Amino acid sequence: MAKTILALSSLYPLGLNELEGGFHVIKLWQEKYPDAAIRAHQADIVAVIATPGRNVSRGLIEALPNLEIIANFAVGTDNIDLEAARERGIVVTNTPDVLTGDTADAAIALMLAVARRVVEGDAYVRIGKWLNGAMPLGTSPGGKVAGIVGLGRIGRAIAARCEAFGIKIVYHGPNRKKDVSYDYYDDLAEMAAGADFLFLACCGGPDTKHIVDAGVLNALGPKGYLINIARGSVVDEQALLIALRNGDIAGAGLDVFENEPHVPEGLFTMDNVVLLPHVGSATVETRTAMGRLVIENILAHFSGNPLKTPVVA
Ligand code: 8YV
Repeated sequence: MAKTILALSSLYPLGLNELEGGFHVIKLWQEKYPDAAIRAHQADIVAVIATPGRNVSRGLIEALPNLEIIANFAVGTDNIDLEAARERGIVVTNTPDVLTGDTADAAIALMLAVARRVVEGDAYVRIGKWLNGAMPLGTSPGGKVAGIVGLGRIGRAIAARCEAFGIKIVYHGPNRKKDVSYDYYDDLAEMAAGADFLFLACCGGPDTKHIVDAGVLNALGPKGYLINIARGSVVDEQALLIALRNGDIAGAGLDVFENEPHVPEGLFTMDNVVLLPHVGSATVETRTAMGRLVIENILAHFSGNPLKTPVVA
């Protein structure tokens, strides 16, 4: 049996060469018949490389009797059935820390883009509207309040950046953090009511599904902006469409969606919305570092060394 890695995702820009020396690697996206490719090597697959949108379900785990490690090319693990992995003693790794700064930058880019009308302004110049007069005014971030949902690594990095803009930070999450002086809200709608920018930086998965619903959006109010770099599943997208359409919130900057890469077409025509194709971590530097962690975790596991970044369930 050739020890086989089932790669559901590439590690672009790093690639999988370093693993191909010691393993047979199935690059599933290149297979004409993916299910048949898995079936043909079912008992040989000892590792799976996954990423958001390339899910590791209980069914896949059960189909791979010798699976030892799932290495996620992402920090979020909502694409993996962690319970099914735990039951089988399969280790799971992810890519924390290396993507924190770039993902927080993406959140700030969305905040500025939507509040200062950057994308709208670019179009204004290109299509010659400027010749007919000035465009509408934007909103100043300074002196406003950012409500951060999920004060983990990325949430804290967003907070640090917001502070440099003179923005006050408050936060919501399952627990109050002892090491920060920001005001904590255990009620999300209550926090949204006092926030100008609602940043989503929490985990995806069942615990946070649709926690941003019509009630939270109404609380955020007609002067409030929603910025989501977490997971689309956190927001009730239909409620968001209605809130944007009715002016119940001022606008939104969205990097993630419920059914990627499909985005509700209703958003396409809204000037007060800035859309990105899930690129929070998408820089050469960060994706290279993430790929390196995936490779190092797999190599560490099979050489009996400690994992670099295990997911502690
Ligand atoms: C993805 C992400 O990994 O880390 C996460 O949780 O969502 C992203 O960094 C990236 O888009 C590759 O799929």
